[in-house]
Amino acid sequence: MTTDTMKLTPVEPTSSPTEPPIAPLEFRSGIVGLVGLPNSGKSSFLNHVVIDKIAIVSPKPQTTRRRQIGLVNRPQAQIAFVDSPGLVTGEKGLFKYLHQEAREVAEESDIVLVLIAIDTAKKEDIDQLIEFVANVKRPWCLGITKVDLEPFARRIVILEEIARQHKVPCFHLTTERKSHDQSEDVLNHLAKVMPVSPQPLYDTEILTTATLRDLAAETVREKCLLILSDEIPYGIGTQVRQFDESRTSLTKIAIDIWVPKESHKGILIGKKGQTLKEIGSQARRDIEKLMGHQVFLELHVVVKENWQEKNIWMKDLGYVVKTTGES
Ligand SMILES: Nc1nc2c(ncn2[C@@H]2O[C@H](COP(=O)(O)OP(=O)(O)OP(=O)(O)O)[C@@H](O)[C@H]2O)c(=O)[nH]1
Ligand SMILES: [Mg+2]
Repeated sequence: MTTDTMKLTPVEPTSSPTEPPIAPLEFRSGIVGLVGLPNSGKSSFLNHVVIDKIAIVSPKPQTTRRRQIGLVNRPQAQIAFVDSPGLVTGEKGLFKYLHQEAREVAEESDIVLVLIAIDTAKKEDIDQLIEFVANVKRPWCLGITKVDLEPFARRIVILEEIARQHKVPCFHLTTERKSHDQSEDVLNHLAKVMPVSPQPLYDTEILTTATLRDLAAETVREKCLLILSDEIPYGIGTQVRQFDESRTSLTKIAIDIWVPKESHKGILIGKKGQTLKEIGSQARRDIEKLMGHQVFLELHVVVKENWQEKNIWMKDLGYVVKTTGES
């Protein structure tokens, strides 16, 4: 055999054609902003997927005021959900702050999960929300919440159409009925589309970055929202004055409840102090559950004249409005 013939001999493949190698699954971790109208079930969804109560929930709109992180850990992913205040419009004070807070959560997210409840009354509100999300220019998907509310079931089709128009995935969500709930599908979807990350963004041992102090103050505010009549709760602010953990089995907590008007003070305290007492005992029970031991809870009602219009006082509660001048 000459060297030339050798060259002409076709070379047999040494093995059969191989499949492309399977890349090892990459770890993904990212920020998912929960954005929606007030009362759409954002905080309830967060508690539902974190499988613990870390965010306060009430039937009254504007329950959430500050962003709060809840973590879901999977072997190949960590999803950091960020709860935000419901989208409101307003140029001043607390309304301006709430709008800014929601906008910042959306802007700082890797993906936005837009939550719209099937019982949302006004189409204009939905249009405004979608426009807001489109302007933020982040990838997003849609969660239709409260799908257990059967009288509104036919609206699911309308909301699904919004997702189709914008070419985004859409999920049915409920905290009430397991069979209708696609929370697990949302988590799987997010775990696949979040950014690749060398490691989790947050400690995998924790459920939230909120401190027990924050959660205690929020719990008292939640009980005010649940127990008080409609007029008062929007003007309630809570501030921890003392958080004494020097005794391991009993934490002493003192919380100030701010009201914007003298006349609200009496309503909050109630006849013979009954209303305040009820707020205190319901809050104490929840805080004890969070801390895993006994709590001594003291509540004080403080009048801070129209605090929701004064940036300097709002700042004391952690509601920071980004403006050049302070009022
Ligand atoms: N039927 C039903 N009610 C729900 C569901 N999810 C939340 N809710 C109720 O809806 C109300 C509002 O829930 P939240 O989780 O506080 O809503 P939110 O969007 O966080 O509200 P804001 O913080 O005020 O913007 C509460 O009374 C919840 O119990 C659900 O899946 N089904
Ligand atoms: Mg909320």
